[in-house]
Amino acid sequence: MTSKANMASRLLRGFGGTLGTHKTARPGSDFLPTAISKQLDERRTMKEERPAAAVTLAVAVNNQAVLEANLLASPALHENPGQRAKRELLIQEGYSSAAEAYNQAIERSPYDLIVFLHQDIYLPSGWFERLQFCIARLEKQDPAWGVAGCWGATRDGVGFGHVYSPGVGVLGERFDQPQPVQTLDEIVLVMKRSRGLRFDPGLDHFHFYGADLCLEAKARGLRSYAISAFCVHNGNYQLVLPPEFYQAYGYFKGKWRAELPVQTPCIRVSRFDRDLRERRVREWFRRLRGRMIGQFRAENPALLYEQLRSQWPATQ
Ligand SMILES: [Mn+2]
Repeated sequence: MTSKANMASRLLRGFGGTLGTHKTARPGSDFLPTAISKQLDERRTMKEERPAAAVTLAVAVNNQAVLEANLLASPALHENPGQRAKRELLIQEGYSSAAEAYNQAIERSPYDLIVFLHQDIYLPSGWFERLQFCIARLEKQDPAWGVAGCWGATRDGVGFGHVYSPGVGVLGERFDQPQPVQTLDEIVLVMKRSRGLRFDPGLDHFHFYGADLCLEAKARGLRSYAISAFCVHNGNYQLVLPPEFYQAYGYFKGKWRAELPVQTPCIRVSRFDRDLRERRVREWFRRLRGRMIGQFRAENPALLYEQLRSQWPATQ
């Protein structure tokens, strides 16, 4: 029988000389008492025995250095070597639009489950296991799900997900049950090839393709969901959006007139463009002050992730 006092003394013994650092202790850290650490090891072994879902990662790349420093440096990509064979990484370079890059990736994908992500996403250790858990939940909740993603918004403008976003910090918190949303952010999109969905080649450049995919899914009776699989979006925080964004806004609005208002994680697309107008005014002032970027991407996402973990302990 283990009394509370006994447990406490075991904890203290386990910490030994590093008692002063206990505030930073969390699953997976070196400071865990041996008893708990052993339990976690056992749980990890059990997890590893479960067959990993085969998954294709598709990334549209326009900057090799950013890709290498972020996505390719992700611990999640380098662990569980036995299972790595079940992950296919498709680096899509030299395309003029996300739709073109990703539709081609869909054709090339050897697996049904495809994750589309930005080159500046950093996937922490355990990310694939978490993805698998969330997708399993989703399969139970709605077997005909259309698109999933790490951050999304409802039509009422409520955001769901769990991500680090530059200039904002950690958005959302960990949750287990996928949340229905109207649209998903392009940072991470998940879908099954067998759904037959495609990105709209009419969308030039790299904007609105996530929201468009969600509405394409809806048009086929499939819903979109935000899942909680924490990742770091190590991007620049843009205070002023490029002209292509506004071109895509026009195309998107014309295409989905019957669905308005559409809340994307970035902007609200509405009949009278209220959000767009307000944004334009803010951008005009920012241009005047010469302040186009609010925060530049971190050079070392691993360090950024460690800092986030100490500020927001629930991030994995
Ligand atoms: Mn990005």
